[in-house]
Amino acid sequence: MESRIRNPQLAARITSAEEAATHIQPGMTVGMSGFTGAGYPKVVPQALAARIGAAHERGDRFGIRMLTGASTAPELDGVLARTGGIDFRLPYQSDPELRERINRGEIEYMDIHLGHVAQYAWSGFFGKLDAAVIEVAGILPDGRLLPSTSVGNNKTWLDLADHVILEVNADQPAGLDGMHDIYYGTALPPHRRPIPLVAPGDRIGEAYLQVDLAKVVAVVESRGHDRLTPFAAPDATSACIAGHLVEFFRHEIARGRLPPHLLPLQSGVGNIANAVLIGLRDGGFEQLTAFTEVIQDGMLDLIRAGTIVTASATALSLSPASVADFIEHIDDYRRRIVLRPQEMSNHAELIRRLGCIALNGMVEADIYGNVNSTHVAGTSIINGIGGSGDFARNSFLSCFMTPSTAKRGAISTIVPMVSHVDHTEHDVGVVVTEQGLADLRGLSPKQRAQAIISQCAHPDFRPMLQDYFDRAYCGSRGLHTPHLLPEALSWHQRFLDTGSMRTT
Ligand code: 0RQ
Repeated sequence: MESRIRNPQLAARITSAEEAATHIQPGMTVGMSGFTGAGYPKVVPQALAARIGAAHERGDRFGIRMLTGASTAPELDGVLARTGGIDFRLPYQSDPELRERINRGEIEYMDIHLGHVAQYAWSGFFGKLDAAVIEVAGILPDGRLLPSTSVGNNKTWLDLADHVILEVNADQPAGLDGMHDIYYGTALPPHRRPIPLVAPGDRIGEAYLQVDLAKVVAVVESRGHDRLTPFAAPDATSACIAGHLVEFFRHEIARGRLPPHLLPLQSGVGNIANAVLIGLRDGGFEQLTAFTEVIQDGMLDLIRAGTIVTASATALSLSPASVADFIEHIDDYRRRIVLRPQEMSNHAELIRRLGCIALNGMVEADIYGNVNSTHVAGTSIINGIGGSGDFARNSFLSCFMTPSTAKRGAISTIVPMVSHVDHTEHDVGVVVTEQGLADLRGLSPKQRAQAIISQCAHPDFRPMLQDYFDRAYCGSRGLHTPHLLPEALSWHQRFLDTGSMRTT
């Protein structure tokens, strides 16, 4: 372990997780590392949860405001949510316990574009950052930090926090050294300069994170791998969705609207995004690049196969089997993968300049192309908007995909009006389900509705949608975006009342 903590000043601050957790007091705002289940602190949050639990048993209220990069794991979000220790949380989360408490109204959750978090923090919208708890893979002799499997908002938390607790995880591969690119040239307006990145693999910063050593109150030695579950093998539905997209890309290349090696890919979370990547590999695409947030198993497969030559992200979100492969071939991966702060991986300027192809999952789309990525029936959050908005708004091509039905066919994911809007009709280029693909670019609202109903809706729901659209066209006050307002959300109400959007 000594070799991982090579700065004497910080080595002198090695302590236990329990001791480190005493630096976090009730009411504090704490920035933690962690992005899509990668690079989160493994031991201090559990010690903090025990401290919070003991306080609650004594009848003392103990809650913190917790900021992260994105979702973490049961050892962080889960354990702290369970103790009732989180008063406020941002941004993206996907933990079942945390989600339940947010939806019960017990935790305030701010769902914010991942690319906006750092500038909100610098601007002071989250208040003073009292502490940061950051997992790193090592400490250099001069005190610089070797980042872990995610960078997320760590640079921002380290810069802004009054006190810093470092977890040095000996199980994170030392071979990560050289994979990161930490850009220190960001600023708030009016002092911003162009960011000098013109290709996904460009390195414009430094390999290490900086920290003011005087702020480090504790260094904790930890062990443990990121806890990530393997993906399900692509099923027929996701393979079909992937097939439609691959065919569409071929068509766009043939028409000269996309280059033969496509444009830098952004791939969202979930099994469908994974299946699309597999579809691209099997579809014979090569020399691809990725400018994305998360490198999941599917993307690592493509990098290993040489289908993707360069990938830029902020986190490595890999299943145990892929971690083994990653460690074995880390020297090769280091040449092709760059991990950046999320303010860079999700930066509007860079996404727009590179002309990314955004591939994101969704909960539902309406007939006009508005997309809901986050809420069930308008009121219960699933995960959060994550980076989907950063990419949907700024990419060259923005695609949203979903099976055409959910909950064993009870729900149509194509509805008259979405129950919550994350991506407006203006940010959605393509909607794709297993039924087909609707290219919405260049279409008016009524043309979009006809394309989505006929290409994407499930046959069981298609006549109902067509009937709604036809009647709206006759009965709506305005005929630019025809709607029957009393009926527009009735499909969701029917689901809440009967458990199904189907009519008898
Ligand atoms: O719930 O497991 O209880 O059955 O939603 O749905 O089919 O497992 O889909 O894993 O692809 O996730 C939008 C959530 C899709 C994801 C979303 C229910 C469904 C299931 C999950 P159950 P699936 P996926 C970059 C990009 C936002 C963030 C983002 C997401 C559960 O893609 O979080 O894109 N996106 N970030 O049954 C009611 C519907 C439903 C529905 C699905 N219409 N109504 N429930 N479900 N459709 C990465 C980052 O930003 C970090």
